[in-house]
Amino acid sequence: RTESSVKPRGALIVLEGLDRSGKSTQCAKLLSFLEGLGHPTELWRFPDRETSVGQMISAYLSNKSQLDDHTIHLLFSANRWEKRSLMEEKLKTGTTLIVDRYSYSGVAFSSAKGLDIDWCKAPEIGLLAPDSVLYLDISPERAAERGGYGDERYERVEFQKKVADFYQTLRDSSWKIINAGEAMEEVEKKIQEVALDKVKECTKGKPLSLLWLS
Ligand code: ADP
Ligand code: DGP
Ligand code: NA
Ligand code: NA
Repeated sequence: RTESSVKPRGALIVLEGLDRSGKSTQCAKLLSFLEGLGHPTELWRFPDRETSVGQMISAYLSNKSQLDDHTIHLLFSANRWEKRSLMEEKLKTGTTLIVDRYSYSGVAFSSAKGLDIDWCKAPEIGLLAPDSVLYLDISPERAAERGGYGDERYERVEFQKKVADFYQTLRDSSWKIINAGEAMEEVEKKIQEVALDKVKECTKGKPLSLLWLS
């Protein structure tokens, strides 16, 4: 029998939220926490600006190129699809993935521009569903006060308000809303609790599922 040699799978943990909600800060903290406990863990981010698709996305975000709204939507989605098989392999061989933004960003940001939400969800169908989505909840006004926005395309309060509204329509049972207005250490503790629970559930055999079928 080979069952006893099958490695428990890793968890797919996604952090979502508005620009400046604290995602990258908390992803780094969560990585050290899980690694410190001995769980094999990697930190990923979307968009992954390193790939050739990612470079097109990066040029668009920094206003160096202009693209039709549908076109850039599909590029963001393609950027997730190009990492899908590696993602599945990592999870199945026991590595937990912490992911800084995922399909929810894809749908919320494009829907906020006025694209049809079902059209926006369609290219995400079949990507791996997160075991946990930690939504860092903060008002667009408070987020904007943090360090100030840069020059990237979506960093405007009025637009972020619309994004926040669309995020709310995407909430499902995998989501936990975290008050991101609290001190970093408080946010960190809450995230640790949820993440550790999920890692344990996955170790015990929680099956992987797919977007957007539930
Ligand atoms: P995101 O990745 O969501 O854009 P960052 O993690 O880059 O956000 O954080 C944006 C800014 O806010 C950074 O300057 C960071 O140090 C600061 N920050 C993050 N979390 C908190 C917090 N809980 N309270 C106050 N400032 C924070
Ligand atoms: P970040 O590198 O996390 O700051 O993200 C860059 C910006 O791109 C940010 O404003 C959010 C936005 N974004 C992330 N993913 C997507 C996506 O799939 N589609 C769209 N339209 N925007 C996205
Ligand atoms: Na940004
Ligand atoms: Na970030």
